[in-house]
Amino acid sequence: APRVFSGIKPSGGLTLGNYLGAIKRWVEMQGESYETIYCVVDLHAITVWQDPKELARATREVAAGMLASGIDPEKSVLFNQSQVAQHAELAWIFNCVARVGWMDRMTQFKEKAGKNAEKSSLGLYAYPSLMAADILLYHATHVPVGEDQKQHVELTRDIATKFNHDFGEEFFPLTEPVIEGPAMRVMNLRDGSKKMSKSGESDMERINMTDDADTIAKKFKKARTDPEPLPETLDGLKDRAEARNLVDIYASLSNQSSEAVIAEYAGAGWGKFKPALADLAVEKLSPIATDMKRLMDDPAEIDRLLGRGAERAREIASPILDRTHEIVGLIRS
Ligand code: AQP
Repeated sequence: APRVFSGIKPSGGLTLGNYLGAIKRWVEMQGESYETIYCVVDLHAITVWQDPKELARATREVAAGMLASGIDPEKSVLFNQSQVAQHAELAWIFNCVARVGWMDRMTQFKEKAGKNAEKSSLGLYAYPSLMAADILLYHATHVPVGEDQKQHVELTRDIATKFNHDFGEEFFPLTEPVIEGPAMRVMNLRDGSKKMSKSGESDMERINMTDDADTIAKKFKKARTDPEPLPETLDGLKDRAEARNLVDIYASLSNQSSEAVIAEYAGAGWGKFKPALADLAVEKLSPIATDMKRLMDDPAEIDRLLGRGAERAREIASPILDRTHEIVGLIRS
């Protein structure tokens, strides 16, 4: 069966961007047609400073968010990355396959490092190599991600291609990114040119999955828009990034196309659309938030589930890493 791998960094609380761009689709992919492996990528989180206590808490919260959204630990392998040492081992080998020039082209590094690239951690620079290891350690064929991760999945394919070529064996698959649906790039509510992020400066720019109903309503109400009403067709949203974002969020939450949302709300003003969007978001997110809280009351149970998932992950990963060592000429005796 085709195999799906994807992950989320516990670098803060989950946002609506993580939910629509990733988790919601991961839930939909569980089942007959795919084998699904989902990971809380804590080793990626520490590429920038994380308070240790907060990292452990956020790791459990991200796991709770996945479980509450419908990731079923019976159907999917769910674990945190650092418990499966093979990720870091394969990443080292990939560090020796990937080229410095490839990393230099990564836009996420440029965005995160800003003007002070020299002061960034070496881990932040090598992030895409660890991500390639996450994916290829399981010979994953498909990676459902948001638009922002497309370049990293392409780099994963480059690493697989170079490895296969250098060692003369078609060992690693060329993984496909799966980027589909109306909300593959959920934007910041205060600035439609930036994506919604866990670690953005102001809380008003994002919807957190744990926000209560009043907070969600307030954030959508204050979300930046232009004064025009919604147009008759989707074309009318060109150059209206903030408006387009809210329509796309509505579409994704209600499992419709953005065209269908525009057809329903053509000519409506924000005074009508924003409360409808807030109601819809509350309807979809509050049951998840309630369940997350319940799960977070029992951290030992989350740890137990992650530990069991890690065991299953190691079972899949070990033979692939062993064979990688053999191919490279690293002795295992
Ligand atoms: N705004 C977004 N729209 C659509 N998808 C998104 N994703 C993240 N933000 C959006 C998707 O969520 C998955 C997990 O992302 P991540 O946590 O590993 O890293 P990130 O993309 O760097 O997320 P953040 O929220 O922006 O975290 P910080 O602020 O800590 O860097 C990925 O599939 C991603 O595409």
